[in-house]
Amino acid sequence: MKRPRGGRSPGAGSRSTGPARGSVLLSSVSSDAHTWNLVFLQLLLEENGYDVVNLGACVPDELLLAEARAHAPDVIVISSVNGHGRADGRRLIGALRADPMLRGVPAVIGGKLGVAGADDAADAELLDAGFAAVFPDSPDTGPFLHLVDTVCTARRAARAAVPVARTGHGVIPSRFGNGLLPAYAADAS
Ligand code: B12
Repeated sequence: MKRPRGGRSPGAGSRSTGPARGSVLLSSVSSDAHTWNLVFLQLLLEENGYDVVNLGACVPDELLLAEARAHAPDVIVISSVNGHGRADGRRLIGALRADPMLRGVPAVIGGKLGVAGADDAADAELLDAGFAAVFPDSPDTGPFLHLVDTVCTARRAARAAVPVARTGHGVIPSRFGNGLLPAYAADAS
């Protein structure tokens, strides 16, 4: 499942041409071996105009952080369906928010996150821990795509507005630390 950096899946033919609407780092969590959820999300995002790097299943936290630093995505999308997503997600978002290069990159999580179905209180804890949104298991992709669009649009605008450092070597825009969106509780209804 692990794909070359920055590559697109050969099958995602219906993606519109032109500049990407944003870049997404897609991954599962360290314990989760399921892959079709990731394939589904990759195709969904690519067909909606985003560049996607899909890290695949059973991704150790350190690898995910290293790939996120390397790719500097607009948004990190975490998917888990094996029932350990909340536990893995809490640990992972702690590591992401503690990393100086990544703490400004919005991350969302979704899927079948626990073994007992929907749990609003547990989802609220994930938001408190630092996820920008938590998506319960649902066939409705609208709220997710809306959030990804909002995040990518905001980050593009922040990049355009960000003060640049003028040095003897030219102009160096900062890629990180731009304004984060307020926490967004996804409405599955
Ligand atoms: C196929 C399958 C497997 C295959 C996976 C093969 C592969 N290459 O992926 C195998 C046999 C390997 C497997 C293993 C296991 N599985 Co399994 N598996 C399934 C099964 C039957 C289908 C999953 C699937 O591919 N669905 C198709 C994809 C496209 O859909 P999806 O995964 O449901 O994801 C959708 C949504 O959740 C959502 N979504 C997912 N992530 C995200 C993220 C975001 C941001 C958003 C917006 C949306 C979103 O989008 C998708 C499309 O709607 C499901 C049961 C079922 N019918 O769902 C169980 C299921 C997921 N498995 C389950 C379990 C428990 C396991 C095992 C732990 C079993 C075991 N004891 O060993 C292991 C996992 C071990 C591990 N380390 O992870 C449970 C999880 C229980 C839970 N969460 O409450 C399920 C639900 C079965 C069940 N009813 O108990 N499994």
